Amino acid sequence: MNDTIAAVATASGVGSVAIVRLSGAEALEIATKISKRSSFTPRYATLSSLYDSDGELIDEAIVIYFKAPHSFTTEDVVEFQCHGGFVVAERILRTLVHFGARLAEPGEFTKRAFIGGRIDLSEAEAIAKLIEAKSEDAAKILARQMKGELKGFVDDVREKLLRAIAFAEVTIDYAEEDLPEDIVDDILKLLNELQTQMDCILSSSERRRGMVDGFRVAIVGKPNVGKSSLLNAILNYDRAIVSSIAGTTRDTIEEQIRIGSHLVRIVDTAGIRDSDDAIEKIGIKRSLAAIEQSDIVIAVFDSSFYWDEEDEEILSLLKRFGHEKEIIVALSKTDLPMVLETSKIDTYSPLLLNRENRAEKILGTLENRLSKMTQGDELLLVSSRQIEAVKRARDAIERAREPLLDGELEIFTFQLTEAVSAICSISKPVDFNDIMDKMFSEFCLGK
Ligand SMILES: Nc1nc2c(ncn2[C@@H]2O[C@H](COP(=O)(O)OP(=O)(O)OP(=O)(O)O)[C@@H](O)[C@H]2O)c(=O)[nH]1
Ligand SMILES: [Mg+2]
Repeated sequence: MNDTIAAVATASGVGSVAIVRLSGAEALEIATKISKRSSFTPRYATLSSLYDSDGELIDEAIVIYFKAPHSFTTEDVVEFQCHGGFVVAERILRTLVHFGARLAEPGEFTKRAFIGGRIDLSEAEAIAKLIEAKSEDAAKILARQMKGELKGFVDDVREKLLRAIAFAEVTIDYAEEDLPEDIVDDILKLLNELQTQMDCILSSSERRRGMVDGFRVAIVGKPNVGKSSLLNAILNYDRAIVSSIAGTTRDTIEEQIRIGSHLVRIVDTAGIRDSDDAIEKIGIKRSLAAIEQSDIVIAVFDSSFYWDEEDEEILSLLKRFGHEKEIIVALSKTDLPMVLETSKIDTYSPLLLNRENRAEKILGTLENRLSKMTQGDELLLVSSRQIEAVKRARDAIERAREPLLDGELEIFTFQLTEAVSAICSISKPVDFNDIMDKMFSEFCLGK
């Protein structure tokens, strides 16, 4: 049997209310000890005094008892809604431990909810990400996934794959000849639909990754083009040192701002150039890492200088990352005479920036790009675990095509079985024999 665990469920700090949670077989007994009451009625809010192990009053709290299995963890749960601040909840927690509870590990309540069959892995991940969500749109999608939307997708894909496997299995078992052509066509059509659906979810999840973790924007360019000036203008205060000496910024500088409904981390980077200076070299390495980690790259070119090798270097970086990142190209210092040969970057429709307009232009463009990137209301894969699972399923389906066309049905079945295990791992790893038995018991096919 599980031991009884306890934790403060609310963030620490000054606030009007804090919640302490207790879950496990001894939850009710421990609750009666701390409250000196004989019992609690399930699902009733009871105002009760709570006492520490010396019998001294801790607080007046609202106590709610959720009787197993009708609780989040499916175990007996007692919640104490006490006064907030730094002391009261901690004293309650200490007393619960004194009476036999154990301090919960991070995520342990949710783990018990999973083990108890109350939620699946996709719902558990949605809960974790909902707490961290950096935008309202993400929170809306995650709230639905917490209620089982992603699980619904997994179940749907699984059922379709099993149906395809069942057709093949039945034919292997019962027929001498190959699968009839129309069945092959139907299965191929189904596989196409599944692959398209998975590709769509994969690419839109990639595009919208920052909705949960926050978007990252890197400002890059050769030295002295005005990157730090641009950062300061966006933040509306002098965060980074600006000077006319090339190589002023040595390390990356990050700040978080809100753009529209999104939290965005803006990173100013060291100007990229060939340098012999050891520290500057490290800074340049970090600039490249900042590009790799970013969702959006703002590349700044100085319009008052002739195009040179260093600009060429920046352009080659844009070409390298252009497929995976949003690129915004800006020409700085347009208050000075324009001498830069811009034909090489015209395809990026550069923004023309000067001291007066740069903050407004960049923020407006970022807001537009972010709203384009986050468009869509479809499922959101919120962890690399989920993304890998969908990729594995999609690749296994791809590998099943040829065997199907060649009539190698064992290989076809093997690959689709792989796809089923991969997709199921998103919500709940399965024992394949179990679901095949269930599938065949429901699947008569006239046999
Ligand atoms: N005329 C003019 N000068 C500007 C403008 N923006 C920045 N500058 C000047 O350009 C110089 C370099 O600006 P920074 O913002 O430090 O440039 P940076 O790209 O961060 O440079 P590094 O950190 O060395 O890579 C400073 O002297 C700025 O005052 C502009 O719009 N017009
Ligand atoms: Mg700088």
